Amino acid sequence: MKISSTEAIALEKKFGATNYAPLEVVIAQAEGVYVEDPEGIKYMDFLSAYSAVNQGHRHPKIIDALVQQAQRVTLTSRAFYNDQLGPYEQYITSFFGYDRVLPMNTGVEAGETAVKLARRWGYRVKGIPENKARIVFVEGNFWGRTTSAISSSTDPSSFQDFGPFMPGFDIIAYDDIPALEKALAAPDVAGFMFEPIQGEAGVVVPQEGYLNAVREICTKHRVLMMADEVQTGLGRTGKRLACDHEEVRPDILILGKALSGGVLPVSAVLADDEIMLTIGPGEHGSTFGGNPLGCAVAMASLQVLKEEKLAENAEEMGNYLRSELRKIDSPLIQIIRGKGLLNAIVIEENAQVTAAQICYGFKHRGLLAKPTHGHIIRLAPPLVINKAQINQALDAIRDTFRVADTDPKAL
Ligand code: IF1
Repeated sequence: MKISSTEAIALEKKFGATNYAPLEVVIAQAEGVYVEDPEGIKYMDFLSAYSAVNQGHRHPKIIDALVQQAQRVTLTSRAFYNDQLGPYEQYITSFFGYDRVLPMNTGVEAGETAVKLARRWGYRVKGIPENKARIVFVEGNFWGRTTSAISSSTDPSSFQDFGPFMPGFDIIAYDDIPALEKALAAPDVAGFMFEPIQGEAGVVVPQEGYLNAVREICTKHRVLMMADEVQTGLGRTGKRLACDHEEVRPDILILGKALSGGVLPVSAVLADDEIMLTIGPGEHGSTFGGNPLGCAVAMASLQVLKEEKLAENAEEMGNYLRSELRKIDSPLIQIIRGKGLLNAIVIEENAQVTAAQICYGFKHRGLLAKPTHGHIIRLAPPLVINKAQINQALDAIRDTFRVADTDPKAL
């Protein structure tokens, strides 16, 4: 049933929970880098559904895998085997170089799974006394909305009035190597869970060498290095994984979002036998985890990343985008930062034009982006974007800042 943007927004405001405050744009269709509202106005999607459509909206190979599998079987439960899970497990473990994969659905379920694996390994392999295992997180982390995930959060909008919180979590400064050394030297630490680049915190890129330091300190103290690559993985930062920028191998790898090309929720935790085999039959799982439809879609999503060299394109297009953004001479811009096609424009915090106003200026010029933490604008287009499309986006961005600097009311 076709409805107008006005009707769609009114219905959401009348009948929906109020856990989001979306930008006032309604998406009715999408393909590749572009989305379209019910009135036929097209926009470039520079959020990529928070990096879930790295392959572009509705990639034909992924949609074909969805349709073909949907005509065979979609869900079997794990009470029985199915003919898609084994081949997918073989493919993804080979793709990332781990012994085994535990399939889940959302990113936060994969994070919860990683926490349970680290604790279980801590007790049964490292020999931590029962119920004493600690997991170390970093300030500014974001790994989802469950009560465990918000128990490690330093952002009140994530945890305020949702207590009491999960015990056994410690929080240290991000990108602080002495703090990491001190925290992991403590007894009973099972794991260190972190994002190689912090997405929600506003595309916070740590110092060169931080990933290597994390790897060394985790190894030294026999603490599991748990990389949350739900947002940074799958080509987003210009490499297969963000950890590949320093050629470090996490003990536990957490994936989600673009693992399904934005078609349906598919997440995964990868680890070697010493860790993965600490969870036995009937000790973890989910109704949809490892379902044949998700497996067929995820296999196609990974094949697209490889066949279309999307990480390499993200590296090249991201370098070009950042170099052009850094030429914009606007007093509103504090800094441009990012890697690959995970970038941010940080707006001066006390500027008279807000990041939200800039994003509306973008929207009026055919580009969709959204602020995080008030003054940071994330720019994360699908990794299939080409140079002509980057230039189209740059025209919109340059013009927005030109008007913001001269006549903000006209944004
Ligand atoms: C929302 C943020 C992004 C994630 C990382 C795990 C998860 C996420 C690094 C959990 C999810 C989403 C959640 C969504 C908005 C979006 C987001 F702003 F919230 F933080 F991308 F930056 N690890 N991020 O970024 O995956 O359970 O959602 O599948 O909650 O509003 P999920």
